[in-house]
Formats: sequence, C-alpha cells, structure tokens
Amino acid sequence: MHLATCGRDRTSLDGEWHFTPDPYDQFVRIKAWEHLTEDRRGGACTPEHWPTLAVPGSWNAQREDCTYLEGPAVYWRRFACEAKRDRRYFLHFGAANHRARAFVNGVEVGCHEGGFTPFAFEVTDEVRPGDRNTLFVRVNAVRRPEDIPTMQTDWFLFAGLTRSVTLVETPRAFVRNFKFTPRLAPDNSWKAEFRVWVDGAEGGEARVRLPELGVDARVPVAPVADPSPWGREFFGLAEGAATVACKAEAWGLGRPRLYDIEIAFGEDALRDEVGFVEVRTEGQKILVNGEPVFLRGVSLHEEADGKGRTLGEAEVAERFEWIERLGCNFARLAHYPHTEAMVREAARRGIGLWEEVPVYWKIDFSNEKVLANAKGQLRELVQRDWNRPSVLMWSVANETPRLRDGRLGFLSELAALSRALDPSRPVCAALLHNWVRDPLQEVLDVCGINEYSGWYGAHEAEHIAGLAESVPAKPFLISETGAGAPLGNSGRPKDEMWSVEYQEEFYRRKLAALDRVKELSGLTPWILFDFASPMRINKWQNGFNRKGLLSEKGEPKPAHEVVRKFYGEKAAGK
Ligand code: GCB
Repeated sequence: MHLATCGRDRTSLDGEWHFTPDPYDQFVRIKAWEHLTEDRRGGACTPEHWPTLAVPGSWNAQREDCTYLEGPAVYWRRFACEAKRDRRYFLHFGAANHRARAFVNGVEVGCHEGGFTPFAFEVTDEVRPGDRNTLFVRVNAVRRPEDIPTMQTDWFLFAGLTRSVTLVETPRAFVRNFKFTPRLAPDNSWKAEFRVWVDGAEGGEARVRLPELGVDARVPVAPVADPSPWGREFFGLAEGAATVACKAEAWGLGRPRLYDIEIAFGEDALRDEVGFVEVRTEGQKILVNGEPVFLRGVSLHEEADGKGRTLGEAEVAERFEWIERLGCNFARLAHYPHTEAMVREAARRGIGLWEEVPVYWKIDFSNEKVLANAKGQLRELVQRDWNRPSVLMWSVANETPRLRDGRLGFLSELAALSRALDPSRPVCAALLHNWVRDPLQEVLDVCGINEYSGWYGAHEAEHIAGLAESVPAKPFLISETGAGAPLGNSGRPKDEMWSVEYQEEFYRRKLAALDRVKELSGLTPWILFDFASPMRINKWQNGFNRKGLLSEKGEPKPAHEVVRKFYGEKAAGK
C-alpha cells in the first residue's frame, strides 16, 4: 500500500549526492555498501570523492559523459536522523528510473522496479541518532526484454533518482493511506465513502474531518480479510470504511472546487485536499457529475528542455499554462505516471486527466513476472492518485499489438485490477486504429484510438468517417493524432511532409473530419511539445519527436492556432 505523505513530517534529502557510473557493477560484486560505509581507513575509502549530482534529476541530463548511460550507477549521501525510540522512519522515493536498491548504514533496506511511481522502505531498525547515517542507492536502467517499458520506446530514458527523496517520520501506528470516493445522489447531494488504512495497529478508530462541510466521521479499522488488491505492503495493516452524506459543491472541469480533509489515527494525521466528482459512462458518453462532456485534450510527455524528466514547480505551472492556452479541459499524461505535482496542479486548475502505465508497444505479455511488474506499477499509480478529482480515467496500455500472444489475458487482468482498486473510474487504453476491431475494446470502458492517417499512411477522410463503426457502443476518443514538423521548417502544405505548413494543413483536415464524428467524446492530439527520442534520427528530427504543437521550448508552430481555434469553437458549443 502506498505510503501517503501529505501533511506529514518529512525531511527532504534532495540536493547534491555523490554519484558514480558503475558499468562493471562493482558495487554489487564487491558488496561496496559494506566496505565504503564505515570509515575504516580514516575515511579515505568513503565515496566522498565521487563528484556530485543533483537529486532529483537524471544523470543523462546532468553529465555529458553520462548522456547515454543506462546504468548501473550508484548514489551516496549521509543524512541526519533523530532515530527516536517511539517513532518509525521511512525512506520515500518519488521515483527511481527504473530499478533501485537502497542500503542504509550497510544494510539493504529494499529494492523496487518501475521507473515512475513512488515507493517507501522502512528504515526504523537501521537509522542511528546523528548526522552520519549513510545511504547508497544503486539505480539501473539497462533495458531488458522483460522490462516495462521494454527495449524500444519513442521517448528518452532519463535514468536515475528523477523525483524527490524524503525521510518520513511517523508514530508507531499511523495512517498509511486513505481513499475518498464521492457518489452523486439523484438530489445532487453526495454520499462519500472514506476508506482508511492504518499501519502498525491491529484495530482502533480513525477520524475523518472535512471542517468546511462539518463532516466528522468515525471509521473503525480492523485487520482485513482480503488484502489481495492492495499489494504486499498491506500485511500488518488495518482497514475500515464509513459512508457519509455531504452537501458539497462539485469539482468539475473548469470548476476546481476543493475541500480540506484530515484523516487522524491516535496522534497521527494526514492532511490533504479532495474534490467531489463522479465520472461514469453511459452508452457512448462520458459523464462528469452526470453531464456529458467533450474532452478538449492534448497529450504530453513529462519532460522539460534541458532538465530531463524532472519538473520543478515552475515547469509544472508552465505546462498547465500551455495546456490552458490551447483551450484544453483535459490532458493525457503519456506514457507513464507523471510527477504527482502534475496531478495536484490539474486538480487546482480544473483540468481532467488520463493517467497511464508504461505498458507500451511490444512488452512480453506471456511472462508472469512482466504481469506482476505491470500490476505493481498500476497499483502504485492508482494508490498515489485515487484521491485526486482531476483523474478521469486510468489507462492500462498504449498501442499494444493486437495479435501478440497473451496480450488480451494480460491486459484484461490489468483492467480487472484497476476496477478492484478504484471502481469509481473508467478503464481505458490507447489502441491503434486499423479498421479491424480489437477484442480489447470489449474489456475497456473508454476506447482511445491512435489515428495517424495523413501522416503514417494516406490522408483518408473515410478512415475517420468509419471510426464510429470500428468501436463497440461505448465512449471513444482520439488518444493520438498528429504530424511532425520542426519549428521554422517551411514548405508546401499539400505535399511537403515535415513542413510546419503540412502539419497545419494536417490538423485543418483532421479536425474538420473529426468534427463530423458525432459520437466522439474528445481528443488528445499528439503532442503538446516536441520531446527527446533516440529512435528519431532523420534530418528533421535530430533526436526529437517533432509532432509538438509547440517546440520543446514552448514556441508555437502554426498548427497550434488551428487546434486552439477548434477548441475555442467547441467550448462555445459550436
Ligand atoms: C504512437 C505512440 C507514441 C509515438 C507516436 C509517434 O502511436 O503511441 O508514443 O510517439 O505514435 O509520434 O509516432
């Protein structure tokens, strides 16, 4: 179960860490965490001489000699801890891309796989009072066929400790996580379920308060009978739920109403923000708070020019300014979980989100371990973000090949897990539109369709006209469409691919054709801004996927205005 940290005592371990590439895997072979930890030889042998690197951050983006290094590599730092007797301590990693092992004072405290979701290791028994605790983290992002993502992706790796690291202090028994599920009643009031998980106690009573609404609910917790959906860290936790009627204002697209919430157990408390929103599907419509919506979206990668996959507050705000300037009420966070700060900011701005796990292209669907890894990543994402009203749907995959062995069973299990964890949100996936009905559509609640005619393949208006027939009677949206053009490359709109005029004309034709598909629930064009991709090696690309409506620096291409105008008209109800 995810360790929620909102409103907790935490010590940031961000900053400069000592770092070394370790291509021969010396660290593991000589058990360096044992030798280099104690200053046995007068300190001469500690890693203090390794140059430093900023955490959070990717080594690929910070050191020229590490641009294409996948790993392994080792980080080291000292940290202070009060190590009080009656408290527990956890090392919390926002993300480590993509396999990590951590060692505190020479003892291995845990390992983790999956490059985009948070995880925490308990270190209560290892920390000592004082400021000389040592921490090694070995990170490895060498690609393997059995990884998720696997050998080939159309995005740059950006390996390392890419998100913040903190030391979390808790009482012996504490609130590990909570889940807030609001349901809209026919009279427009709300019934909210509060589910609470307590770590370190057999039972007792949690309190949930929403001061603005006068809610003060008691939630009895007890050891749970079926821990299967919650993940291995669940054992030793207690769980309970209470349902409360509330008269609250709804959170909606463009209407970001949030309420403070406090979840307490004994002396421990989490403080967070929640929103009252309900998402469901009916026939071919997506309903937000009972009203059908058209999702004016855009896809984006988590990337900032020169900073890799590590966004600070300024970059998060800038991305939302770009999203809003385009006239969007929705964004697809492709192709893996983005930083939690993006999801929180979307909640504050009233922007809906599609969130996704990196089950991308040709992963090894017939391997049980791969399935377990995918489930772990999905579980960590859903448990991190299930309380954010901005999340409208969970995506379990992108463009997975229809005829691949084991694929349907694998993705059906992921869809089932998503529903077990969070039955309140539709399950979706991005599918490749190729005229043949994909059996995965039957498993989903919302179908995303990646449709590139006019870029990959001829420009066929009929291709679009047939869209509605190629999906079952459920909501669908265009999860990708787009054309590549580096900023400033001018040419003939009709036939000069890679020119900004071709891209502009592509969007004119595509949007006009899509506008005739009355059943369409929305679109998330590919993509908001250009992004780094080592598989893009022709002269127009130069290591970048150039399908951005903006350059990687945020400068608009002519197609940006075409999409902006279309969304303006859609918002005005034309
Ligand atoms: C796709 C993929 C996306 C690629 C895009 C492209 O279908 O889902 O990851 O970047 O096409 O540009 O070809």
